[in-house]
Amino acid sequence: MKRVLITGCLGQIGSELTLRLREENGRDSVIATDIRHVAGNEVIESGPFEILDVTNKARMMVLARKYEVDTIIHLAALLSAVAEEKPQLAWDLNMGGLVNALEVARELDLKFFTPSSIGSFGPGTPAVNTPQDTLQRPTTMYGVTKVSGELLCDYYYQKFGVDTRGVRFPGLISYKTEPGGGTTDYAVDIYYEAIKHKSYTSFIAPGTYMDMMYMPDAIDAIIKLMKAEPSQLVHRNAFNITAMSFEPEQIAASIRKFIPDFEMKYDVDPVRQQIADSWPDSLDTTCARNEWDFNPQYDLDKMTKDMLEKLTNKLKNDTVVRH
Ligand code: AKB
Repeated sequence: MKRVLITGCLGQIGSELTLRLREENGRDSVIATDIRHVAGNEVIESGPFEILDVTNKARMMVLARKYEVDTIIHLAALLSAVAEEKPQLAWDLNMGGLVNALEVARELDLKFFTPSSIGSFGPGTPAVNTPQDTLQRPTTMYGVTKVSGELLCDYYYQKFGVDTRGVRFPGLISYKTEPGGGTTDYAVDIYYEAIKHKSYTSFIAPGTYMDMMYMPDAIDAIIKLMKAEPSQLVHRNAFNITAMSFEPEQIAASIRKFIPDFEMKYDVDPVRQQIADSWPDSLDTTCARNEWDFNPQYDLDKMTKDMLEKLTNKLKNDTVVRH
């Protein structure tokens, strides 16, 4: 991973991963790409940046050759709720982008990472302590693209020897860049509203358990998996990983430890609730722990404390900048 091309670098994961890799390996170690340019954005200003629509394979190839990258980290994709609104676009972008990125990796002999998700599971999957290898029959377009992506990455490894690696991310919670269009996004929105209004109206119903993880643990996981010796890996793609499983009342209770008068209300969105109900409650992460030492550091309260501190500062600075 000396020089990495990242797609979707302005998204929730890409924005933090780009900065972290540049911090560790130098500004030119990451070629950040996204379909859009945002003036003044730290990710764009802090090193090489190129516009890239991942459905354009020729341009992806030109950029990979131009910068002589040795790794592709392919993050550009539509998330679950948006994918349900625009299923054809989700298929074209999530699968078209992935095939292009895998082809560039195959032709140029590059290492490869792409995330799968808890969305790759469905209502028939064992919901509690979901095994690494189990039934995957998702009922969402997002899930269909994620399972297909897992299989395709396995295929490129077995057939062409491409060094493909990946994890099944749970809901990711972070304060730098907001997620867009996911089902687990309530667990990010809640912190913004807790700080701004001491109140949040959840679109996910009480009692709905989903796996979650704080972004620093997610970034560590990507870097650790990419550095793992190939001989250690029995499962190369789509390792189950998670740091905590909670339902809305539990995250509200955690916030109340720091904001005692925080109030939680509900206005359930049937589409996102149905998606959440089809996903596991809690994943078994044994394979990731054994094969490449996955070891998350944040539990719910530790994450809440850090989120509230960092987000409060960020919102203050945003207000100062706007004035
Ligand atoms: C989503 O909610 O769509 C994502 C995911 C769990 O993959 N955060």
